[in-house]
Amino acid sequence: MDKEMLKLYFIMGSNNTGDRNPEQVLQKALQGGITCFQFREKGQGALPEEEKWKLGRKLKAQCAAFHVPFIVNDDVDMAIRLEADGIHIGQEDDPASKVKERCPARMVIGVSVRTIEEAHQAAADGADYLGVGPMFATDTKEDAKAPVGLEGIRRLRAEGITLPIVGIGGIDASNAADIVEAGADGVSLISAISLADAPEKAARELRSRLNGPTEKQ
Ligand code: 3NM
Repeated sequence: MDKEMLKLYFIMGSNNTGDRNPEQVLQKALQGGITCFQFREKGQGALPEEEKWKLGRKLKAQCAAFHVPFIVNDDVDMAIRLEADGIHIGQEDDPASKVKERCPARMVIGVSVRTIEEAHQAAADGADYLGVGPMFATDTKEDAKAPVGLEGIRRLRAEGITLPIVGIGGIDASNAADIVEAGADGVSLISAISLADAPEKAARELRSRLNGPTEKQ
């Protein structure tokens, strides 16, 4: 897996965009320079199966036009049906080893972890990258746990976790660079782009904060 794809990892479902059309929000995010997208159709107001698939198909095509990987959250059957580039699973889902058996080998597998034990287990199970969070307080996830902060990432690195890492939870342009400085390969976020007044500008701003001063956009 090319860990560059984790740099600015946007996550969204149809219930994360307020009154706006999710396809339009994703289009702006892609134009602003996101490097990966996760379709997370979950929580209050999430679409039922068929509608989810129809929206997923459209969002996947949009990502493909920008050569941005399209990852599906949790739903392995949907990821396979949509021929997604990857699947992201949580601690409540089947272990990565089991998910891997069901998915085509080319699919990337991401696992959400909060503790060292979970990170070691995910690595042993064959995860390709880890989502570590919540980094900071967030209103977006209904059942988010207590934040682990930058220390959460530093500790994983100090404990020898070498898998690519993205931080998640409460991340925006003001703290994105700190996450990478702490040892992550990128940031994943929902509301800082999905609810921004101007999602393209928000994505662009995040990209410029994540690209060092010498790196070209
Ligand atoms: N997972 P926002 S926190 C989807 O801790 C998700 O695993 C989390 O939304 C975790 O960028 C979170 O708006 C919500 O804070 C991220």
